Amino acid sequence: MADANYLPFHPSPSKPTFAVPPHAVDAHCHVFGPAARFPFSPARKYTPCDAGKEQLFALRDFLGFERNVIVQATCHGSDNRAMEDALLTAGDRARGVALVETNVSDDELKRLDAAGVRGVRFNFLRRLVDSSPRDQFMQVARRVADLGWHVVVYFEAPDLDDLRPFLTSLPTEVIVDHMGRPDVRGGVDGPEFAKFLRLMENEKFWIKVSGPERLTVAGPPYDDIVPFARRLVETCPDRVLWGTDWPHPNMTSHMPDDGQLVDVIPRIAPTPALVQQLLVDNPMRLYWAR
Ligand code: 0GY
Repeated sequence: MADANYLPFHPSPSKPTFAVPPHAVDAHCHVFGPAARFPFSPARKYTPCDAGKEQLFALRDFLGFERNVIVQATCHGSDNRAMEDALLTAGDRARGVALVETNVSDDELKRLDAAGVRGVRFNFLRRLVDSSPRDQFMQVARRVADLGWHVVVYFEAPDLDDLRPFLTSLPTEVIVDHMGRPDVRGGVDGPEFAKFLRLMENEKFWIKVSGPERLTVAGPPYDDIVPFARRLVETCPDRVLWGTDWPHPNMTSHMPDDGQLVDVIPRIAPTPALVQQLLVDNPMRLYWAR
């Protein structure tokens, strides 16, 4: 059973006013279960509601997207079967990011690669994982670098100073989830976000301008998030990605309307050229080069 204090995903999102361009990619979303077929990890920190591939693909079509990047979440641990199954169903219309252990076999990596996995995710959020062993992460990163994969990292802004040497020494491109989780009360010109922008000067880093529902203090329509995302889009237009984050695990304050999330896009990418990079050119380059 899903945790009672976590909200289920929006049952009937609105149709976005903003029309995304052809071939648009939702580059951060998840599949959960269904638990009867793909049980959640015994070590999970939360139990989400079932949110299977059919529902994800229906949302993709409803919002006008062509493709998904499906990111393995901690509630499934390193059992990537639900994600892999979704990739196999979607064919060329999805790619994946996996969670793997240090002792993952070469055969499993090859199988995941054939299914469409192109990255691994390292999670540093204390509320989601018991430990984030950097030496083991580095071993994994070295192995997947040989496959041409990248590393996705999820951390909160106060941890950036501590993590910076590790992140910059990773042997692959590094994709940062949810804008590095800034405290938006510090302001877009504040010292915390300035630090993050300095990290982004290193061209190995990419950034997902996603998660307004997680970062907002003001709530929908996310006016307080727009300046942060827009600054990133305008500063590194060729290294930004966008995703819905459906089905929005661990949301307790409000459940976003995914149509309303899409309508934030033209506010953070204010020209058609920037939208094209954000939704099509960048994710295609990173995930569909082969
Ligand atoms: C997200 C966000 C969250 C959860 C996870 O792996 C996870 O369980 O990433 C969160 O709770 O902030 O993007 O999936």
